[in-house]
Amino acid sequence: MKKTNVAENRTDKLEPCLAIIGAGFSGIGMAIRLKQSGYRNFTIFERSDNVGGTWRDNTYPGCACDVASHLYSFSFEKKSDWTKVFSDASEIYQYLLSCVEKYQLENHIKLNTTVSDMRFDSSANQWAISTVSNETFHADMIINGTGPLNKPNIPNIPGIENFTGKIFHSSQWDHEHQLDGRNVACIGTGASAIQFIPEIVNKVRSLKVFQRTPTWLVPRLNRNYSSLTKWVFKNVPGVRNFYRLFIYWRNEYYGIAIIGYPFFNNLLQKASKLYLRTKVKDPELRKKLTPNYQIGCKRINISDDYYESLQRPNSDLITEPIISITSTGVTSADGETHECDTIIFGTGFVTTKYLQPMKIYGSKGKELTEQWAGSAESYLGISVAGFPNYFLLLGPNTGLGHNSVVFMIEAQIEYVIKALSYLKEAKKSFIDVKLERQETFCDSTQNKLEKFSWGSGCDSWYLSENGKNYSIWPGFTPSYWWKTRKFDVASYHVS
Ligand code: N01
Repeated sequence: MKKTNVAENRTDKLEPCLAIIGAGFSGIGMAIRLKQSGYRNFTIFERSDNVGGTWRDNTYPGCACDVASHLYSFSFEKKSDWTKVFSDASEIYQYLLSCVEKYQLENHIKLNTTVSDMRFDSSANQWAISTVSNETFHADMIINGTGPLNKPNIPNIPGIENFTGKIFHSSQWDHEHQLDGRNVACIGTGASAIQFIPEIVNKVRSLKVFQRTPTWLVPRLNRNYSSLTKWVFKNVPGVRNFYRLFIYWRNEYYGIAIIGYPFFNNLLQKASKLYLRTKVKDPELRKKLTPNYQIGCKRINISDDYYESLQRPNSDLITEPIISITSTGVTSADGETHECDTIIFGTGFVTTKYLQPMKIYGSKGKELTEQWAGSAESYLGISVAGFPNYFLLLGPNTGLGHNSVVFMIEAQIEYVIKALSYLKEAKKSFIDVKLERQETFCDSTQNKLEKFSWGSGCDSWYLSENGKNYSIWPGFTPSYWWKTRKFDVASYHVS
C-alpha cells in the first residue's frame, strides 16, 4: 500500500495539505479559488477519466442547463461568448475543461482515482484517504465536492431482467445504439426526460412515454446570442456583469412564486396552466398533463417543445402505472403490454445515498452515512459535527429550485477559503462544528421548508425516507450568502 502525503512538492510547511474529492463544478471552482488565494498544496481526486462531473456524464440528446449560462458559470471566470441563453451540456463541459486549462489545474488532479473511504485520525489530526486501488493518501483537510446527482436510479421493475432489447439510463446514454426506426419506451417525465423526448421523437418509429406524475412546465424561450450581442458582452464594460445580475435577480423574483408565497404561487400556477392550454388542444391529453399538486413542490421544468413532442402521431403518453417488464415490452396496470425494443430510464438519481459508496469516518469513528441515517444534518450544508477539518460543497439543504447552484457553490467555496485563512492567522489546525449550532440550524431549516411549497404534500426526490427535506435551501439565495459571508468561528470547536 502506497502511503504518501497529498502534496508531493510541499514547500510551505504552514500551508495545509488539502484534498478535494470530485472534479465537477464544485471541485474545479474550489481549486481555482485556492490557487487564486495562494494555496498550492491541494489535490483533486476524480474517479472518472476526465473532469466535468454531471456535465461530463450527461450526454443525452438535448441535455442543457435550465439556468441561463451567464449565471450558470463562475463569477471569477465569466464567459462572453455563450452561444445560447441556456447552453447545451457540451458547451458547459467545454467551459469546465477550459477552466482547468486556464488555471493549470491538470497537475493537481488525480484522474481514475476512486476514493473508497476517508478516516479522521485524531492523534495525527489528519485524514487518511484510501482508494479502491489500495493507495492511501494523507491530508489535513477534506473538501468534498462529489455532488448529489450522479447515481442513476433504475427502478427495480419486476421482469426487467427478461427484457431482450436495449436498456439504459439518461445519464448513461448509449450513443452506439441508433434510435432510428426503433420502438422506444421512455420511463419518467422529469427534467432530463423532457429534454431528450423532443430530440428523439422524430427519429423513432414509436415512442411510449410512461408518466407517473405530471410536471409543472413553463416555456424555456431559448435563443442564440447574435455575434453583435457576444461582441457587446466582451467589449462594452459592465454589460456582461449587469446582465448576469439581471438574470440573478429575475430568478430570485420568480423564486417568490416557486418558494410558495400564495399570491405569486397561484399566478405562476395559472401561467403554467395557460401555457398547457395553448399548447395542448386535446382535453384528454391536457387532463393527463395537469398536475394535482402545488407548483414548486417538485422541480418546475422548462421546455419549448415537450408538449409538441407528445402530440406527434408516433408518440403516446401512458399514465397507467407500470407493473412489469416482459421480454418485449412494458406492461401497465390495465394489462396492456406496450411492445418496444429500447427502454430509456429518465428516472433521476438516487439522492438519499448521496456520498455512498464512499465511507467517511469522523473523529469518533462514526461513519457519515450511518450518522445521517435518513437525516442529513449539517451546518450550512458545509460542516458536519464530528467530522473535523471536513467541508462539503453542495451539501445537504443547499440545492435550489429557482436559481443557479453555482451561486451556492461559490458561497461555500468562499466560506472554506475564509475558514482556512482564519486557521492560518490563528495558528490553529482543527475545527469541528458544534453540535448545538448544527441542530439549531437544521431545526430552523426544516421549519421553514415545511411552510413553503416543498412541504405542501407532494412526493419528490427532495424528500428523504423520513419525509424531511435535506435537498433544498429554504428560501432566497441572498440569505445563504449572508449566512456564509464570514467564517463563523463561534459555531466551531477550534484547537
Ligand atoms: O430526474 P427527476 P431527472 N416508475 O427526478 C419518474 C437535475 N437536472 O434526471 O415524479 C415510474 O426529475 C419520476 O416520477 P415522479 C435537476 O435538479 C438539472 O429528470 O417521481 N416513474 C419523474 O418523472 C433534476 O431535478 C438540469 O412520480 C418513475 C422521473 O422519473 C435532477 O437533475 C437538467 C419511477 C424522474 O425525474 C433529476 O432530473 C436535467 C418509477 N419507479 C436534470 N421512478 C439542469 O438544467 C422515478 N420515476 C441544471
